[in-house]
Amino acid sequence: MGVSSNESLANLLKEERRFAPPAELAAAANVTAEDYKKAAADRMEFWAAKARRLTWDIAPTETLDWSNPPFAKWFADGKLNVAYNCVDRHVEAGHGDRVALHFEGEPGDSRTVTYAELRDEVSRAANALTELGVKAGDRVAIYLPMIPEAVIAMLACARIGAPHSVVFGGFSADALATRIADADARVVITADGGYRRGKPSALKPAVDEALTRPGTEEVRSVLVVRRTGQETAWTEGRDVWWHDVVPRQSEQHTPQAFDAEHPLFILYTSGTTGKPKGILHTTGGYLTQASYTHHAVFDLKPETDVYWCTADIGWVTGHSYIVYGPLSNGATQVLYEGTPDTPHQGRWWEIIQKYRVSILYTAPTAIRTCMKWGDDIPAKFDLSSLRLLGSVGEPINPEAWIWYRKHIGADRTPIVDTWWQTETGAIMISPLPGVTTTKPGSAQNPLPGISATVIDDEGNEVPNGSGGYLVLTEPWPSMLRTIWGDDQRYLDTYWSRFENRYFAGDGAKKDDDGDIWLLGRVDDVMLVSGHNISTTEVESALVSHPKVAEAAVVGASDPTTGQAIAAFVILRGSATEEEGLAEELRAHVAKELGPIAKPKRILPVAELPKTRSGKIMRRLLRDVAENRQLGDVTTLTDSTVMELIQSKLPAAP
Ligand code: 6R9
Repeated sequence: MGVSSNESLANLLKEERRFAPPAELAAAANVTAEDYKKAAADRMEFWAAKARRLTWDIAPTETLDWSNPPFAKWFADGKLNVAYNCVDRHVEAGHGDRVALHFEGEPGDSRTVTYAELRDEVSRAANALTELGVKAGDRVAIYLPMIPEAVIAMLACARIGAPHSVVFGGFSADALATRIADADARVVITADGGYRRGKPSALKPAVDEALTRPGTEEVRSVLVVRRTGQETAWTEGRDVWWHDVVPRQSEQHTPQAFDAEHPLFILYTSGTTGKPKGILHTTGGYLTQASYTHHAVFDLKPETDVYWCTADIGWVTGHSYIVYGPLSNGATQVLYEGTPDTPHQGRWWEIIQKYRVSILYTAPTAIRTCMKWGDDIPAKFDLSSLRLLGSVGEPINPEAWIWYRKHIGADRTPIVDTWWQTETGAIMISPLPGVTTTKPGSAQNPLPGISATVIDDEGNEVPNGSGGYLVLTEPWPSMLRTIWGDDQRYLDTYWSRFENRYFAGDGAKKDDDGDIWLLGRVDDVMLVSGHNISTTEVESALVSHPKVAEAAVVGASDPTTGQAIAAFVILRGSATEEEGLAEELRAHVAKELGPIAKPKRILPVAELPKTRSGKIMRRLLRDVAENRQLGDVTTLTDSTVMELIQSKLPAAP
């Protein structure tokens, strides 16, 4: 849906709270305001300097080749090995005994992996893949639970130059087959199963089924990690146990240097419609920005911090902020297999207490779920080790931001709201914890070296105080290079809407200070009586009501107003669905945003449909609100959610 310039995305929400960086953090911050100045003075030299944070076999002499836009080459004459940068170099620098991974299994088993052990494991796995015939350039599909082997497998692929394609462990055989076929993968790395919600959940059967589908014939080996010990069907000659082939390999493996533009991975975006897009990332530029942003935004002090990103590795957040960013910086981190409420709703907080986690990176969906469960749950645990909190994946409603800071961060820790995408590879817009005075609900400023702005339909930059489309105006090192096998789709999807600018698909506004507020996907924008209204603003207004933990709004076609707002709300722990609640919430939204934004219908629900990375699938809610047959539900975490929601609605008229 278009956003007309005269009525661009309503800019209704007012949020006046401000939080200055803690003095102590600011004084010792990894990155200061100096980086903004350096990047503004010479963007190319700025990124060249950040590339020098990595160890190159051949140092690049050229920074950006933009002679064939939008097909970028960064550091093209340099060579490096990503796994060497993430593992070996820390061991060589004398940090072999430092813990890389504190693994916590859902059933309570745990395992510690030091950097020296990680180097040995990655080397053995690299040798095993080579024995299975994997060569540089061959694609490897990874379909694993959140266990150390997932990290090891990704690094082993990187080490031998075999691009990986990680597929969420929760995706169906169909989704897996499509991804294997599109990437033409030769090997699949999987497990018998993983633990989820207190029981073993099988993975291997989905691989077996996927490999019966057309387009997957080239898969010659399936490498299977034993995690749950459940009974597993076996195809002789194709299937091999990880424990049979990996441990017997030599722990010596010489990493080969690859061109900076060698493909590192393909990751399919949780596309809402159509064929999933295989987003291609390459080596040098990707690692430069993943590494620098992790260092800058999370202020990681590798000697003392314990970092935990709760994402699944099947999401880009797991790639950049569990594997490549943190490990390139020598971080000690927690890796947790399971769900936040198994065996109890305090499991995450218990893990933070156990490992003394100091930096936590999670998604608004998780924060809102914890709000729903109640403040008393985190209050039972010692969270005093935390010094920095991050958010990613969706706009964070100001009230959820405040709750996060107060109940998890003891009203003390800065929050970094990080905007980025699978396509951007790394964080693009975010506060810097030692520099930025934060505003709840805003990602605020492009990072040093990044150029972003908000424009209107005609492509003109909007003035402060107005809304429009978020665009990126200069190429960046970790940008996608193309859509795997489909350059034309790359051009059409991202570079054709506005000339020479990358269109992110998100609505945004600039406040009076010029800071950026994300307003949700442009496709979700609602058009009510000629006004474009952002889903994010209405949802944030609903969440600012003390009885609401989470909300999703959609525009459903309406004979009088074009679209009318339908709101699905999840109530907070103690609130009940009493008479008059809908009227109360409608009045609250009218007071916060104005009468135009008042939802026509309000439906309390127990759950909302979400993707595996926690994004609300408004498209499905729109189907419900318009009494249509549901569209594609294959990327939903839990498909029963939709049945529950539909059962709450009056039958179709
Ligand atoms: C990293 C990731 C990308 C889309 C993006 C936007 C939304 C992510 C956000 C945010 C507002 C933030 N998004 N972070 N919206 N504030 N801090 O999520 O990648 O799964 O590809 O999704 O997520 O809509 O365009 P991906």
